[in-house]
Amino acid sequence: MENKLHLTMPRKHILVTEIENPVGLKVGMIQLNRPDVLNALNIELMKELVETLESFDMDSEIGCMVITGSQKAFAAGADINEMAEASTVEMIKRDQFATWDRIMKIKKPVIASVSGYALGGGCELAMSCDMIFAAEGAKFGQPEINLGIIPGAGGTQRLTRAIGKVRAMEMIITGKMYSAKEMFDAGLLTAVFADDVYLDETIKVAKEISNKPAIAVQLAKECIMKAYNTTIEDGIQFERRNFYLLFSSEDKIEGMKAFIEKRKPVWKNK
Ligand code: DAK
Repeated sequence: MENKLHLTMPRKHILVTEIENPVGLKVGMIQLNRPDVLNALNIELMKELVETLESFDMDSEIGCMVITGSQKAFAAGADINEMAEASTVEMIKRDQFATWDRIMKIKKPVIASVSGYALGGGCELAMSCDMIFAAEGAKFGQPEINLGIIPGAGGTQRLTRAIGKVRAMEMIITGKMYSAKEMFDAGLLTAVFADDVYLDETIKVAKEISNKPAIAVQLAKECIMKAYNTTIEDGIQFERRNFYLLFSSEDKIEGMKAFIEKRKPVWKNK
């Protein structure tokens, strides 16, 4: 059965839309929407966000997803008000990581489109996505150190893999903020666009991805994610299996036939 839960589920802290795409699959768009607190990520917001990502992932009409915030803030971090009084035991009982970890299980590409602040958990949420596009004025940082804690949603690991030890060390231990240009030069960002077009440009790429054969896109993502957690030898074996698998898809037959017949392929996503 088609999953369209994202169209009906009640939600308080995010706005959800499906963006039509004349050529291919649609784009699932999630806008973080807690403007009074610069989109601080509270427990409820994270739950809504992850449930919506999962619903888009199950929906065969969606090819790619975009998470964005407002012009002023992608997200200024986890909600400090929710953590201020919490003890270790309380945090363990909450087990918020269980929600965050579900992002890693999403099979379709997820793009972060960042303007304004992407701090702490906000930067970590962007890094949990598959690509990060940013507005020129965006600001990135891991300021947890200034609150007496450290990044808790994968920041020390994902940032270090993305930009290397010495830069991640500076960013996390000083808690400083960095411009989009600095983060692009460091290798964290896919691209940087002017402030007034960053979201349109992100959607353009999301549509481009949604026009590709969905099964091949999914298996390509799976292989790239595997590269994080394995040796090169095992990763290459994993890639080879997925490569062989695609030879039994209808889209492989169509893609190669269309090339030979000098026409555009018509994907069935099977
Ligand atoms: N949490 C709660 N409220 C926040 C917030 C946050 N992270 N960031 C901003 N706000 C609120 C402010 O308190 C203020 O509320 P009112 O005073 O108006 O009621 C409103 O948003 C506007 O903020 P400002 O007045 O401060 O605005 P400015 O433009 O002057 O400054 C700023 C913007 C982004 C520089 C500043 O707001 C700021 O420094 N914010 C805090 C940034 C920060 O430290 N972020 C890291 C938070 S710790 C976990 C997963 C992840 C994490 C933890 C656990 N698990 C899965 C368990 C992550 C931890 C973090 O992210």
